Amino acid sequence: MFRKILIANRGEIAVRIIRACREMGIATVAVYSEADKDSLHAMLADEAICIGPASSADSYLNMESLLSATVATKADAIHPGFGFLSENSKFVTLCEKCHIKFIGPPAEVIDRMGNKSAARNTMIEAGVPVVPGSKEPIYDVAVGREIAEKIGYPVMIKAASGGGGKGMRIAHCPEEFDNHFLNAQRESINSFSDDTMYLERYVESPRHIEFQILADEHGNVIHLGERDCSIQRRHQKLVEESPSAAISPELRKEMGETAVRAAKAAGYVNAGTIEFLLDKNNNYYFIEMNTRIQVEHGVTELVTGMDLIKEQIKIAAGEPLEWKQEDIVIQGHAIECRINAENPSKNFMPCPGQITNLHFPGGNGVRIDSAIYSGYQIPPYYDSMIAKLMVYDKDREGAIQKMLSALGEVVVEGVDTNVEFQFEILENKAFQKGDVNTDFIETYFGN
Ligand code: MV4
Repeated sequence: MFRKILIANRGEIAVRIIRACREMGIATVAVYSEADKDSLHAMLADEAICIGPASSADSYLNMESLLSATVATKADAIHPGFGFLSENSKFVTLCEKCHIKFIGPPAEVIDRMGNKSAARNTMIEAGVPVVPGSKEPIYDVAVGREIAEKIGYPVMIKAASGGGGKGMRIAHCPEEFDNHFLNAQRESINSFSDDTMYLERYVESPRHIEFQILADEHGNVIHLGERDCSIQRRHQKLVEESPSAAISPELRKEMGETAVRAAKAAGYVNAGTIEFLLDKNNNYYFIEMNTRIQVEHGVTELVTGMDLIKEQIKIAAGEPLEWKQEDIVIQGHAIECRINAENPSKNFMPCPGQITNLHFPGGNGVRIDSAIYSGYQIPPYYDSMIAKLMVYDKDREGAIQKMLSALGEVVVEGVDTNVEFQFEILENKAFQKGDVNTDFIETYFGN
């Protein structure tokens, strides 16, 4: 097992990882930017090192600084958390060269799944259903238009290096195709320096269902059920839950086995997520694989009783998975609301500033993952998520009631938050019936 782990991240996920390490008897090194010197993650770790100025590019994304800090503190592994360098294959390769274990998948796997057009073909070969679409990468608009004609409209134009909605357009008819293709491709070149595009038939108002998987270095792969992440605004998830109201035990078994097959086809190691779209007729299609621990991993922990961060660390240390698929039991229901420092009535504009007074809910089945405290100054340089409020109860109705009660107790003074907005989502009748899809926020709240 590792003796010391450096956490190449900040905020609540850094705190989450520090706590898991402490429970495992592993020493921790926090890194922080100049803007984060009073941050909780720097205070809670055994050691803390400043790695540069406020700007992410100069600190949390600075590979040389991170590797130097790791060598200087004699840490033997790096946990990247999510975002920042968590899916950067170049960083993984550099870690290897420095004899530092990267707690995540191998560089080749990140690259294999990072090209979404190539990932589609890997999945087709493995017998994993994908949305009907293009087989070859597309660079030329005229070639794209001909393939779109065969697929049938509406089509989704996607960047092979994309994700999170960047470089993505819907073309409803041939007349729209050229403009949308060229705009999506331009966006992809600007964002990812890559002009590789692919096409899929557009799936209307699907649910976003993702399966959590764990894979060890010995070829064992299991799934931990699904999360329904359909409640999103402009590709930012707001509410996640497990299990999904749309998935029967039979469908869970089938999709779970498909997710395991997908992970094996990818040559996956460590914790990962297989993203599916689920349409109105319960057809499911692989769209992407996320090669990192995700923000919403906690809801899976609540319904499985597992600790995914500890599992990641044990896998990276070469230990075989302790669990067979039959050992995994999904019990009860968990919901997470992301609490952001932002103003929903000002187009969700981020609202950094000082927290003057703070109260978090607690009690039976309530979990808060957060790195804020009363008096804390939220810096303007990073993500606006300040807390994850999670609840667990025996069924969905109980979990919704518990979340409404918990949201009602939250006090965050000094900055605007989306707590009221979250309350309105949980009170929505369609949400309460489990009738959700990726258009939910637009449908009921506009925009
Ligand atoms: C789609 C789709 C419909 N049809 N692909 C959005 C981000 C990227 N991860 C994939 N996305 C979508 N791909 C086809 N063929 C609809 C979306 C989509 C979406 C997906 C998951 C969660 C929220 C979403 C919101 C809008 C669109």
